[in-house]
Amino acid sequence: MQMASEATIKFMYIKKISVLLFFIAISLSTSANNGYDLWLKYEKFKDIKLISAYQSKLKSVSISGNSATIQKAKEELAFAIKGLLGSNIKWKNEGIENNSLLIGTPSSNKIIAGLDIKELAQINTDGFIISSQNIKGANCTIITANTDLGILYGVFNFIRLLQTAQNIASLNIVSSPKIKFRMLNHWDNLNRTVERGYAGFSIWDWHKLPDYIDKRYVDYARANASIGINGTLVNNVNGNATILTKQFLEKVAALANVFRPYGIKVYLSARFSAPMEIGGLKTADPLDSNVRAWWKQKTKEIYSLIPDFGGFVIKANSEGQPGPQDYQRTHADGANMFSEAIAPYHGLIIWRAFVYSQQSKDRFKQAYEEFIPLDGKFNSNVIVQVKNGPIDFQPREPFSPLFGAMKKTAVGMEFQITQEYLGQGTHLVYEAPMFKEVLDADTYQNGKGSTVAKIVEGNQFSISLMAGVSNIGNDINWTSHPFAQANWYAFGRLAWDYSLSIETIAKEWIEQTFSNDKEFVRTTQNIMLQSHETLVNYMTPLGLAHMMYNGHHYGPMPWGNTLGRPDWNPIYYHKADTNGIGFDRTINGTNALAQYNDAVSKMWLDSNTCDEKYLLWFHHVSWQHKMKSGNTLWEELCYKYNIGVDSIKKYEQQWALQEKNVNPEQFNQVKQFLHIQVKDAEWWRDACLLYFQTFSKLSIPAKYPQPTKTLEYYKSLRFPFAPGN
Ligand code: GCW
Repeated sequence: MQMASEATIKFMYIKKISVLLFFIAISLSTSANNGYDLWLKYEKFKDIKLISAYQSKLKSVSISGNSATIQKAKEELAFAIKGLLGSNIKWKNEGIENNSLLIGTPSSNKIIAGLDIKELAQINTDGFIISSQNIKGANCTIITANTDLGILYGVFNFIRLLQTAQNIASLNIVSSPKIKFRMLNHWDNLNRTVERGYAGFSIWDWHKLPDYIDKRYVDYARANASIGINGTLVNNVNGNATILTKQFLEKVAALANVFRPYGIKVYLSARFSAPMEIGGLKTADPLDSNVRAWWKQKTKEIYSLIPDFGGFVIKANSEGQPGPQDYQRTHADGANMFSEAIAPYHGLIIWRAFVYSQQSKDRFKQAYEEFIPLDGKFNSNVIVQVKNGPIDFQPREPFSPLFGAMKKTAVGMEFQITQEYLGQGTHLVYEAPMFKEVLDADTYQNGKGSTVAKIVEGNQFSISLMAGVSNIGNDINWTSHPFAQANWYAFGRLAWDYSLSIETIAKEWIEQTFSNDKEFVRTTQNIMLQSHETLVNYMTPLGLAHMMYNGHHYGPMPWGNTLGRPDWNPIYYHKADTNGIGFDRTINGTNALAQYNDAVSKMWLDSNTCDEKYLLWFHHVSWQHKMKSGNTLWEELCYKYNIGVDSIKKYEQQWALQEKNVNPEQFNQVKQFLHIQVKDAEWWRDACLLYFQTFSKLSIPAKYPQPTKTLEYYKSLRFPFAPGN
């Protein structure tokens, strides 16, 4: 008896302790460790010296201006300082104090006006200046701008300096965005599924809007403003006219109200046939006067609810979407109809160039063929949004030949942040190198140095645009893969300033998101910087493209040949046969190369000198083709696929050593995802090599692991209910 009761007491004691431990564990794991805070994780510095150094430079802060935007800047700064330094800001209303921070525009702050800062003339309405100044003997840091939004951007930038442990004693930062419209495109449906979304459902809870405002909308706006994003297309370009009904416009207006103080405008995808679907008209012909009147009225209604509405984004006559060609009208006729409706409100019309009509033998050429004849026919408030490459967001594409070729039309960039073709929700891929490769490519269209970035910046037009297809969903950490947050971040940073280096952006992001530990930053940055090339190696090396499964696009299906249109099938793209592999786009083939400036096509024209990363984009070469390494093409393919797999394995090992630097939740998530990625990379390698081997009839060199499964096995794989489809 006695013994038993002692045991019971002991048991209860242990139980109590374990309940306590459980709660501690829960509170630790929910306190900012699940990735929800993104790169705005204001965790207190462990370095006491750093804290006191910052505190001594921030004896007091004054911020002038009364707008909602200034209020947000103030809140954010207070939040960040409280988190990072563990102290409250001492707000000061007037006067100058030594070691203080002074924030305001010349029109809101007399002291700043008195400084007569010359650089204000160099920055545009969104730009900002952060500088160390001596004002009447007092050493101060000032954040100034021409507008309150510039101030908000400046404050976020100042917070970034702190998060990344920069010295703030002597600053002279003058920053101004190179691109005017920096937008996310959500392919979110009204039922909350997300086309090509791998991070859960849409964050827009349409059913509960406009009355319920999820805190996520505010945090979304904060995150975007912190990297300079100033526009969001909230609904899928595969549009649904319901978004344009009054009931839904009121919901959109509620979102716009949340975003406004953060400088973010809302855009809507306009379904071309909406006048018929919700307007009761018999036609959507852009030259029909009733249709034109309907859009004018609809636009007026939108602006009455959302006075700063950004504009419409339109996908027309592409993949089954309705458009002007249904009425024998052109893309320009369609775009200009919208342009007239929106002109009184100074909104923007974004017309997508992602079209491929099956008219020519090569999908590569189709957007160019449709749009070049229309150059000069679009009104000045229309911008044509072109995907980075000529086909469709493949792991690597040469730049679209439309960049620079449309001389009289503003052309915007569309990148895909969501990883439709890049391992979806589970592969670690830092996309900045891919974005940058395209932005830095020289089109030669206005002479040497006319890079894609400069074309997009488009100084001769008053509008410039960079859009990124969002990877955001309602997963706790927004993007499924913790590292996918870096792609959202990098997109915003490059849209602000495409000249930023991919190294800098990665480093900033790691430090803000995880840790400032030097060794950790170095290892993680290396993984990130190599990760895109690694993915290309294990998926589509040497210029292969479009080899994924039908429909959901997950995993390799190089044998795919059953879809109705040839250009939906992988075999159309790689053209493997007993002679060799690759798509001949030279004069002997489809001559797509002729769409580029001569200086560019010359670089890619000859299969012996063509940059090997694009080789199979432009050439059908024999399996024995001699590569620069001395390997034959077949050997090089085997090498690339294997080096891709080996690299991921290496990242897996390196990550396993980082446990002490990352919170357990994210550490384990990345660890498990890397394991999936290793398996997927092996699957891509083995499925592709086994399939290509049926043509090359060559063996995989013995130095590489031999496939353990058969081609039939890979062909039999199915993925019902794969996400994002
Ligand atoms: O890459 C393809 C996607 C489609 C998408 C289309 C587009 C919105 O597979 O899901 O549709 O591009 O960009 O319009």
